[in-house]
Amino acid sequence: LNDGIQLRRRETIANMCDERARMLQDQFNVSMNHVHALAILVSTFYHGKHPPAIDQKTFGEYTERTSFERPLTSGVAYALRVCHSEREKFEKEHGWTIKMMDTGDQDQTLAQYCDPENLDPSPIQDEYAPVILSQETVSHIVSIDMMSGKEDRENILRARASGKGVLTSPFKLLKSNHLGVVLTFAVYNTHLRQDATPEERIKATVGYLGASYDVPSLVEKLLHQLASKQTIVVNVYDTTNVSAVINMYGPEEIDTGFLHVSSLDFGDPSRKHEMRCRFKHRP
Ligand code: WA2
Repeated sequence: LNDGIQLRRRETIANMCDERARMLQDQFNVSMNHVHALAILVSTFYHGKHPPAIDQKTFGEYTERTSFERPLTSGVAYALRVCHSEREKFEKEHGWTIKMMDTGDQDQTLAQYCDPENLDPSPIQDEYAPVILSQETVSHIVSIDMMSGKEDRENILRARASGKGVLTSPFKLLKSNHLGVVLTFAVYNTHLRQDATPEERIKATVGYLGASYDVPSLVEKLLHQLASKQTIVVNVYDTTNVSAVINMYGPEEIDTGFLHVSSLDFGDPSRKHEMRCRFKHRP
């Protein structure tokens, strides 16, 4: 009899976990497709028209009104590729200097992002990726060089060489106390063939469309819709580095018996994720 109950419990937790993992993965995939479409929108209406047919006001309105298409994202933004030789002209045209990302202590960071003018100008680099267009929810990153942040920089380099949507490892996003991830698509100045080489892609790159995901608050929202929080404990992990997995959502793991692991595919083959579920209480 007891064996039968145990078996039923295992089946229940497995089904609940798989369902939640699939929902999270599907919503992630939906928003990833829409972020991809935004990269094409910028390519068509910013780079494809002279003068550009999108300004901050249009981009801000459009991205706010279509935010329902990007569940789990906290905001989208567009950073332009600027070479050092173009910096002076770029800064004159925009009326601001390219800023450096400050990932220092939180107090200082909060004060600074209230007024980007408090940020330090970027030191000289070969090239920059200042944010020029943003959804209102992430307006604090406008004028910041996204190549001056380690995770954002790695994403930009990988996105433009691959032509695919790429994800960062979890890290603390600006103006957020949670771990998050950034999704990046490169924007190119020509229509590249599917089999274009990394060199051809890097050469044709004109900018980067990115979305930020505040994972804890967004997974929380998703799980809330399923009313099971009294029953099960859910964790989401980045397991890319098996010897140093990162807990992106959920409490420190506690041993309350049987654990079920559901796979999660967020569309970037170089990052691995999984969901782990267990019952809150022993039977
Ligand atoms: N967006 C929002 N908050 C962040 C962040 C970010 N990156 N990085 C750190 N905190 C414009 O890949 C290009 C968005 C980066 C895109």
